[in-house]
Amino acid sequence: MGFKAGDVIALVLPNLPETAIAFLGSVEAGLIVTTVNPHYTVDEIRRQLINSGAKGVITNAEIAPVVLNATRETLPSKSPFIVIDDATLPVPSESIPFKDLIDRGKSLPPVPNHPWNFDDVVVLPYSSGTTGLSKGVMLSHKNLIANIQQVKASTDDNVWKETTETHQEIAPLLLPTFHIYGMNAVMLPNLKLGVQLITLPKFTPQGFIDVFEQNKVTCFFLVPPLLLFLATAPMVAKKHIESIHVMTSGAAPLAGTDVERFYHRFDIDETKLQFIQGYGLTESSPVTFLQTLKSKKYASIGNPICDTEARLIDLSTQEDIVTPGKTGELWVRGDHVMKGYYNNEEATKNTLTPDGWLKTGDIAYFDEELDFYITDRLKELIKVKGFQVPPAELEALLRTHPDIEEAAVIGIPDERSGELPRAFVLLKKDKTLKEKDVQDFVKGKVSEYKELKGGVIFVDTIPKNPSGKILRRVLKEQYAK
Ligand code: AYL
Repeated sequence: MGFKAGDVIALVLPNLPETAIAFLGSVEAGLIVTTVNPHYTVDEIRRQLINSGAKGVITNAEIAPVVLNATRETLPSKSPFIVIDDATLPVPSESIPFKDLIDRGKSLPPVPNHPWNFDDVVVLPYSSGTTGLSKGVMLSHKNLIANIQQVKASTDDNVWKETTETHQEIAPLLLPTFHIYGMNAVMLPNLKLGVQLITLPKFTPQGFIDVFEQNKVTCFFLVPPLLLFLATAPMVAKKHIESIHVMTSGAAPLAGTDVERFYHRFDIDETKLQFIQGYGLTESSPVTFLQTLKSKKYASIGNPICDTEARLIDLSTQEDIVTPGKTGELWVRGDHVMKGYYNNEEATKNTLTPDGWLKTGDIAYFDEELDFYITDRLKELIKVKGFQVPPAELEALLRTHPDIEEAAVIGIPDERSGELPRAFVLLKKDKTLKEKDVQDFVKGKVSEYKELKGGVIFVDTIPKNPSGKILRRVLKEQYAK
């Protein structure tokens, strides 16, 4: 189709069986896969296509019209636009059916030599890191494979059971595979083990329950809001979760009380269902810490996984913290740490030290037993249901409103979503807007989870430092009072 090894292909796909095939087929062909959130708006998709330099797209019939819109004047002309067709929806006339690729592949000889090196970039998921807009995170074959092995080596055999003639694990693939959690902590490691993955293209409470009704689910990978759902939703019954022997939570802070609530509600024996908390970042492929819960410290992220080094840096002295209970910025190092941000040396330099440490932008401490806890986020990132919401993106959008002079966005705590974005808005002279006007302005221009559901506050000044950087921390502290 004209692709060369090292070209970028964009996968704009919900979780479907074909998603794994498209992903691995692209990798096999020596391409770099940039994974795009299928719920993105046209603008959001377009931005990632341009930024990543994608030379082609694989999407599905349901969202093909939106994606096609985003590709206009973005991709080079005649770029392959490949669509997974489900026979019920029309597909754009200029698209190539995914099944044609499968058919054509059958008569092609197998790829003789993999056209890549271990250190070549293989995926380009997007993350805003510590500041600014979303950036392509360059992860190599080595990064992804190392992390899969590190996690396996750091957990007991009960957690990752390989398929045998008599046993096969069953896990829902609900967490989106465009995000590193679904990609390299669920889809890829489980395919490697031969686990049966049940793809869920979107979350609806009933669709979710149906998976548990119809299958004896044995492993479940979740984010904190899903645990809250399991712990509280009336439609969840003990029979749904009885066959699960391991559950993992990651991507956002976990309330220890939610884990207790879950165990308590169903009167589950903790030796039968092991609960693991993971901590990590897209920039570290993603897992860096695991709490395997020998100690029942549900709120802890546990310890660095195998072959991960970690240190805590005192924010005022920049020295290593070596005593329990003191908080500092967490830094990590290992084979799973990204090569850098794509086409962004500045951001790379600010995030990776010359000797390979990744500055996480998270604040942590460790206790007397060397178990770690995340307490806060130094970086500006907001996390809604585990999804990244970069405040800089919403602020830039708000500034395009004709009546808005300046805006600052922070996350405020929310029981269900973890956080919700709240905007502080400074209006232009003699202009008036209502909260709903501002919320409606944002709606439709960004994905739903980025909407200003944490409210809008009109202010007379936006706190800034002398060089003009918005001091979101000041607003957060004001909120906390
Ligand atoms: P990104 N507790 C608190 N905050 C967390 C946790 C956690 N367990 N895990 C991730 N975060 C926050 O790139 C933290 O601020 O990757 C971190 O810097 O979307 C940021 O989320 C990174 O967001 C797993 C399975 C980690 C999945 C992940 C997902 C990584 C999310 C470990 O075992």
